[in-house]
Amino acid sequence: REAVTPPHSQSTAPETYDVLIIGAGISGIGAAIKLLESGNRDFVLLEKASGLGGTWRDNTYPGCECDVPSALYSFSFAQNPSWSRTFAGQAEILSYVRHTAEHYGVLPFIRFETPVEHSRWLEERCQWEVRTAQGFYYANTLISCVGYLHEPIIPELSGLQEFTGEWFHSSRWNHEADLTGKRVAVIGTGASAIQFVPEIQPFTKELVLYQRTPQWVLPKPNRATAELEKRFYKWPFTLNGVRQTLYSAFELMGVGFRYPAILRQAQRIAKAHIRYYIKDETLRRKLTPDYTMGCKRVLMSNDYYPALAEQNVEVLASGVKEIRGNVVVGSDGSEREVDVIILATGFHVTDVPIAEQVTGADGQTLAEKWQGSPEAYKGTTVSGFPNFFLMLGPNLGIGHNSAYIVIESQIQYIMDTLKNMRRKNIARFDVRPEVQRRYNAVIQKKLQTTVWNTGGCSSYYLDANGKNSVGFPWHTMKMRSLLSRWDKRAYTF
Ligand code: N01
Repeated sequence: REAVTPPHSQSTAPETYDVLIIGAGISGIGAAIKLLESGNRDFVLLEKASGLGGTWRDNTYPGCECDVPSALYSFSFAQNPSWSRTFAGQAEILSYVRHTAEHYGVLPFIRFETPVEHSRWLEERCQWEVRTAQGFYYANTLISCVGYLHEPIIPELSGLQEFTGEWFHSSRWNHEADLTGKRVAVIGTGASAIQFVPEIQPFTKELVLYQRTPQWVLPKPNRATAELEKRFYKWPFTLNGVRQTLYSAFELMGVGFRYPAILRQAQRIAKAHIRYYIKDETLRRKLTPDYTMGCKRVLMSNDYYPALAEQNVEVLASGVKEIRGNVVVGSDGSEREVDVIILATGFHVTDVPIAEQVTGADGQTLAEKWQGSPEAYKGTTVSGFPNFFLMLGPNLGIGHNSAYIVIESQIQYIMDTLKNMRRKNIARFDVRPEVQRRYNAVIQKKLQTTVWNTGGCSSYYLDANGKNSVGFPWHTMKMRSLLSRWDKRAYTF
């Protein structure tokens, strides 16, 4: 964690900027870099924590690494020839994000430890008012860059708060808790759990894994990058070539989301993967999903199944009913005494807290507007919320390629909008409600045949109303083209 001195001393006097960005994760840093490139230095980036990096700052659990190759999981304009592995680990990714922010001169624009409490549109000023504990900010344009894998889900389990041992969420790992020789319960089997379970298993006395739903897990072709490769990658031509190849390969895989029959073929590889490591018939049955691959995020790991086959691991195909003292009671009635509980229970994806904290032109918050089903135009602007952009907004989840592609596409759209506002002297824009409605009707129709909707599972793609408000039903080329330039006709001024 770094402590960077803000450019001006923090005062309680209101400050006014052209643009205000909330969140110094990958999308906030990317937006700031492009603002600077466009010549706009009249902005501030508010970050609630004392360091940047967003999800890569928060998630420090053992084994945390990306499941998208690093050559692709980076900004196209700031490629890194020195990734140590095909899929980089958390520390290396965080260091890349920090280095990029520093290199492009973003740090002086960030106010750390400045959590935003509420933002509201002030029609009379034609500006956003942003309230923080330190004071008020005003801005012509507001960009929310808070992401959707941020706020951990802490299940409402009776007895959890009274649990006599240690408990924590995977994204807020307690490094003080020594797991050596302990009896540990892990609740959840998503992307996070499959990464840290193999890391902690060798040290624990017993590891009980509560698996509500099994996952499709493919092998992960991860390896160290040879020195010779790194030398080759110093030539931008080579690095770009690798990036483009990976991009195309992932794009092809993405076809499967729209044609689930293809994914059923990939299931054969995943089944062979289970068979190779899991010799016990009963355990194999427990670990084999009954829904179509891709319905939940496809996972990759070479050491998850070997860890589960170890003597000190017990997989319970069960949720958790309650905690009683130091006993975890499974929904199957099982009872296990444990010393530590690790919640790998995921994030508030479709009920992001920011929705409660942004009030639009008609006095309603995003949450009130959405009523459990987030909706935006091109995942980026929301009718009734003038001069507001939502990075990684509704229905921009691609599931098969790098989030950087989504982020850069949106930044392109935002920069083009801001350029047009400046050139044409536009002080206020708001997406037409009927345009937003039509766009989302098409999205929902297209999603009907995707594996997220037809695969027979429940996932975080589906919101409280059972609607898919996360998935993007086309390939990323389409996303790039949709967001390539500002479509003024979709807006009122
Ligand atoms: O969370 P998840 P995650 N009782 O939501 C279970 C990204 N990521 O943190 O499947 C018992 O996937 C739940 O069960 P079920 C990536 O986008 C990326 O693992 O709902 N169990 C599930 O097993 C990923 O998709 C990387 O039946 C409960 C698990 O908890 C996203 O983050 C690495 C429960 C939650 O799985 C989230 O992954 C890691 C309860 N009350 C993460 N509530 C990269 O490599 C939930 N569960 C880039």
